[in-house]
Amino acid sequence: PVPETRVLAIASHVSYGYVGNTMAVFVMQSLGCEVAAINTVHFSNHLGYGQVKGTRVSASEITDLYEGLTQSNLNDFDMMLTGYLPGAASVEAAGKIGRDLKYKATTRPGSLFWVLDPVMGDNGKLYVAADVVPAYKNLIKDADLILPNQFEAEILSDVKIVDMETLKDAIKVLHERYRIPHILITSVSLPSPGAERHLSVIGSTLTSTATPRIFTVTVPTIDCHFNGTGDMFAALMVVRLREAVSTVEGLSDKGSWVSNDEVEAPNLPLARATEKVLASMHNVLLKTKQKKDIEVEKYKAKTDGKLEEDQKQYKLVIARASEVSVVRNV
Ligand code: PXL
Repeated sequence: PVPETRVLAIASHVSYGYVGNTMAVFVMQSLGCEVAAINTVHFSNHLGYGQVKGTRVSASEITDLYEGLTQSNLNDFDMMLTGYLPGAASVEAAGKIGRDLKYKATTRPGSLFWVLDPVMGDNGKLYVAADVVPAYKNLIKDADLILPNQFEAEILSDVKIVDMETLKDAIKVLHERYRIPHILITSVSLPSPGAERHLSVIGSTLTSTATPRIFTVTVPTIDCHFNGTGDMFAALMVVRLREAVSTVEGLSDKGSWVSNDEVEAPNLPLARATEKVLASMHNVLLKTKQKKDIEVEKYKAKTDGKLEEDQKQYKLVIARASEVSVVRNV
């Protein structure tokens, strides 16, 4: 059972489809959370379509919306989730909101749990402006759980990840440099001898004696491109972590987010939550892929397979089909 949970979610909004808050708000609400959303962009669709209309929300508008919540006492949040922020100024605005919620706007200082997805890039490429990187480096010390992918973990730790050893080094640096208690490195693909491709999530929690407890959860890779999987992962994580912390024994004190040293890595709330999150995602994404394959076949039949004549239309069909069933199956 998930205890009553109020969440502030700061991420993108799209009119059609499911990424950012359009994904995260639905996921968290469908699992019973009370969610307030501050959207950081208002776009027609996600960027995977290759064309988009809409606007970015300025940092001062983000701050203004938060002040609106505060002035009517609508800011009694248990958790905060931050995702895509369109520039350094909005990263800083999210930081101010996080610190305000954590230390000022609360009767229980430090009780807010902040899940921060440091969205900066993937596969060796930055997709935000260069000044977003130092802005995130200043922000992370106030977060409780960060969800960098492999590339983002390298940027934040200055450790090049090539194998399990260097991955562990990066995790240690992240804990030490940013005083961050919980880390999940999403989408790690290290060279492995096995035939079937797998995707691993490597997690780590600092215990009460500041020792990192590291664990790995591995799932089979689905050979298909999806947009918004990081956002689904983050949103499910908010819910499953809250659930795990309320039910797992062996915490240093009941309801605390810090585990004592006796807890074995697989029994950490973070590890249990990660397993559940990946199980849900695997099912949702398999169904989504099936749906996509059917849509794409229909399109091929309709166009007599002459896809090269209509590449743009074909790409739009693929982008649209990739997201149709995601949210129906949470
Ligand atoms: O986190 C994914 C995401 C967020 N926001 C926007 C996006 C995407 C992925 O395509 O386009 C606007």
